[in-house]
Amino acid sequence: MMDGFTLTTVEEMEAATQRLLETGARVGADSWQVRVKQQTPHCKFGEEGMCCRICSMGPCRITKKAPKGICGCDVHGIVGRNFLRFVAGGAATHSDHGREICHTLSNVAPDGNYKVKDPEKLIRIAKEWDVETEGRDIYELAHEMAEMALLEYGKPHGVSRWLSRAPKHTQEIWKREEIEPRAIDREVSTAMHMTHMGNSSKAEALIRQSLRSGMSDGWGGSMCGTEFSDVMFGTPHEVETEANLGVMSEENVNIVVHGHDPSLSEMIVEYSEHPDMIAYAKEMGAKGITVSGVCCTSNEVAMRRGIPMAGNFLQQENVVLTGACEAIVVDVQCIFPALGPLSKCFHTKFITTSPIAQMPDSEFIRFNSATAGENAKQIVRAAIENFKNRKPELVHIPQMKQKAFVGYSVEEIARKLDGVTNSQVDERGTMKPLIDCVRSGVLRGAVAMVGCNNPKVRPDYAHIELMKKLLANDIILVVSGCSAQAAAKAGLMDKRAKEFCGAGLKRVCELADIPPVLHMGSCVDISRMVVLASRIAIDSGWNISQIPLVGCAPEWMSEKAVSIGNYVVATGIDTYLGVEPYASGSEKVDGLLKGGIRDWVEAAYTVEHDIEKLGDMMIARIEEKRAALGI
Ligand code: BF8
Ligand code: SF4
Repeated sequence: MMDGFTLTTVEEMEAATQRLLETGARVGADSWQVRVKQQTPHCKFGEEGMCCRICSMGPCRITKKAPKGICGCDVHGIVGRNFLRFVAGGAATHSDHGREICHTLSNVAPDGNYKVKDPEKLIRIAKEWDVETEGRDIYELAHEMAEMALLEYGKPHGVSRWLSRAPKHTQEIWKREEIEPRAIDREVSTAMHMTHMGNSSKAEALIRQSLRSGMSDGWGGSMCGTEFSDVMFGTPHEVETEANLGVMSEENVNIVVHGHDPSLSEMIVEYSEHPDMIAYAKEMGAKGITVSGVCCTSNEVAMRRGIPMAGNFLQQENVVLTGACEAIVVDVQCIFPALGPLSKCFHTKFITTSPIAQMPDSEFIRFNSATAGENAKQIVRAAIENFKNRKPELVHIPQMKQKAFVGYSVEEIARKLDGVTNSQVDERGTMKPLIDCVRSGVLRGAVAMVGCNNPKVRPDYAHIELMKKLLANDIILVVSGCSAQAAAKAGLMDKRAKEFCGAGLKRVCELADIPPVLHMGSCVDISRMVVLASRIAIDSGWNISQIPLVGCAPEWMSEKAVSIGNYVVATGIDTYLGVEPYASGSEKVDGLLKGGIRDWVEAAYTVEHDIEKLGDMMIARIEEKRAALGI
């Protein structure tokens, strides 16, 4: 490739992992690669969603010989209830993260641990919510907005305030189909209520509530999380960083942040950059301190501060296996309990910090917003003091990393587009140049690629191969979560990756000065993507479902991912999955998800295990949407 730029291949990443697993074997460490073998084959009843254990007359499993549970519930009821509970789990998780952020916003103070970093954004949201902003103290306004946001979780009347950001047509659909989320917590409670023994067993009702529950995440809790994180920690703008294990430094104290809530990682980064801490690290024999990240906490601090990304979900054990990790500090979600025993095989400190995620074999340092500074200092010091305990014979950091440009919030995308046309930048910017490119066919469309790694799919391979295929077809990518980190590790967020694009997309990348794969943040930031889709729809006059845009989660694994899928589909965006959502046991539930719900929300799911085919199907769908628009 031009000026020596090449992508990192999945084979190279796998070889690096293999080398780390050899270190693991020397110290008697366990790994997911081994545990997958022990767990395979998986229970078929579980995989198809046909096992019910919501009352103690069961568990009931549906077979040809036993087509109904003891209460008489059929397979559609059982599969549907399981699906709804899965979604509710994800919605609760994202939304509770959002709630934590709102609580932190209640504590902002000019001289406190947390401040208002983006007052303009706070004022913009306040205006959206009809709150008086004229002449007000920004901290007083922040406290009022925090209170209002917290009330969104339990208000007795009305629907989510954020829905008004969507185009009229979409809002009408949500109303008509009764899937407008009311109070955020209510949609989780209703889901749990509906799936208690002796309530709903009708597939249509269960799937409708699944959509509504998902909506309470994306157009509720997650949106609170994203928007108020921006207010406190800054709205992301383009920033250069690096990705993959090579970002860890052999001569420095390595602190790895892992989880999702930026409140902790922001503080860790802050203190690790403090001259006193750096001096202390030097005193302890290191050259400095390197903070890197895993999973979505990593995405948060990468987007706002350019902190490098050590890896994604299935690489979390690898950071410990380098033997050079002084502390892996976690907050909530997607944290392997395996990290406790694994850390014990090395000198690594496994530090848990949240009452929500407590694990054996960890050191628990309870973190809260009032004592955040002290907590972070204590953690950074503990990591520094642990440097001397490294076992040099176990240290091996794979020299593998790529440059990445990240930080593409909706605001930043608008700013980049304004740069192309030199148009007058209004408060929100315009999507017009992007729409013009799509209309003229220079860009065929866009794919929002998101989600996890899953050993059921060759890790990172699906993300990276699909992205390469789409880019070559002039389809731009907006990405988040572990999908974003897969792209960054491969090198697809380097601006030179334009060489892998078709001629049209390459030109767009040059004009806008962007990489072809745009990192939009963590998984709660998929709320940014639905806002982006809404803005494109409003500025183009198309309905969201008409935009040549689809969603994709080729390696998803978590409940959160299904909650996301549901609000993305409910927003009118067809979504392509590489892993089945435990629903294949019921043709009614499966049929609704893969087709029936299109009559409700103008979009549905497609599930395909063959990655090559999945890519072809997305391209075909995008072309179909273009043809329908006559462009
Ligand atoms: O919320 S993509 S493995 S880290 S669930 Fe988890 Fe999946 Fe990664 Fe972020 Ni999202
Ligand atoms: Fe069995 Fe019905 Fe109880 Fe489920 S609710 S465990 S199907 S008896």
